Amino acid sequence: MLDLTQHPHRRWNPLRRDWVLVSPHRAKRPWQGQTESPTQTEPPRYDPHCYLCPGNERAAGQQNSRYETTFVFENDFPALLPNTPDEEVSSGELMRAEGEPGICRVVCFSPRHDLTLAKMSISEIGRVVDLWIEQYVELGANPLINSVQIFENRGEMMGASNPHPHCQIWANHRLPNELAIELESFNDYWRRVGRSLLADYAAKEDERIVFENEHFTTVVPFWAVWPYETMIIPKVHMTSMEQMNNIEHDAFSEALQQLTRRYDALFNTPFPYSMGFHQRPTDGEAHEAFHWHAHFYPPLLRSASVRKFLVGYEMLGMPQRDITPEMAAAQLRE
Ligand code: H2U
Ligand code: ZN
Repeated sequence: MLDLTQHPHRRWNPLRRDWVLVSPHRAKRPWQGQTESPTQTEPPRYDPHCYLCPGNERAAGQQNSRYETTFVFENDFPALLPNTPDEEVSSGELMRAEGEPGICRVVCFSPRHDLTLAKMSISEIGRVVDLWIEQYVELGANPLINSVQIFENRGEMMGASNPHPHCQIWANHRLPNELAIELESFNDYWRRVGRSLLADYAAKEDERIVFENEHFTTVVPFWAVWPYETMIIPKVHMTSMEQMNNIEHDAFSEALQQLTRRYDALFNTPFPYSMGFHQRPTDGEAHEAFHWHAHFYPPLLRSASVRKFLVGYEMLGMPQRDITPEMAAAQLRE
């Protein structure tokens, strides 16, 4: 009999509609990951050389305002430009290209250089949530923009360029791959089952829950690829963040605080990750099947200094994990 705690198996990701290979036998040894506490120098509250601190000059010469809460600016080195021709240049079906207009912004979470989400109060996190909502609504209202991707790269390991707590927004004309595939999955499930894929999933979850409150479930998803990958899922079906009421807004801020604190505590280190939100495309359609959520993708495997690489079989075959999502969730719960 197949035992998911013992035997190699694969698990279906209903959102991305692909498989992940799980090899629990490789991680059967009891948890003995050396928790190396890397020498951490606490960042200062203000860094005169930081591009993001209030009042400082940025890399391309502009000056930040002396902001007191959150701060948004147009990315000085944007990957997307608004006045790009929205045209196709293809020579047959084998070499296709499309112009991709878009807008890139940077969001500072706080004037404090050292104040990460994990160290913020729920109301401080709430202000950041407000800004995410404002930006999603404002950028989404632009006829050019059909997808608003908010994401944070945290830590050098994930390529963050600066320790000052910040995130980025890339707003595109066309849907990026991940959003496009999720949208199809939500629509397909809605058509067949008549309900939200993630509302159903969240309602079924138990074993892999890391934290939950009345309105949000934080889980290591059944199909997680990264060892400590998580999702924050609204229990009630909503297509985007701006549909939250005040109580849900606070509950979401609490879920973010709980998760980021648990991550930092896990290996006693500022936990690196890429995180972001998937919300309804902003092309003016209702997308009633879409269920907004957060993804956290942390690279760490066994300790603060051992990271997981997606290489070899994972590049050529499929993603693979050793510790089971159930074990990872248990560790994050503790
Ligand atoms: P990351 O840490 O995730 O790389 O985000 C920082 C972004 O900030 C990055 O996209 C932008 C970079 O282009 N940036 C500016 O726009 N101005 C600056 O002075 C420094 C960095
Ligand atoms: Zn700073």
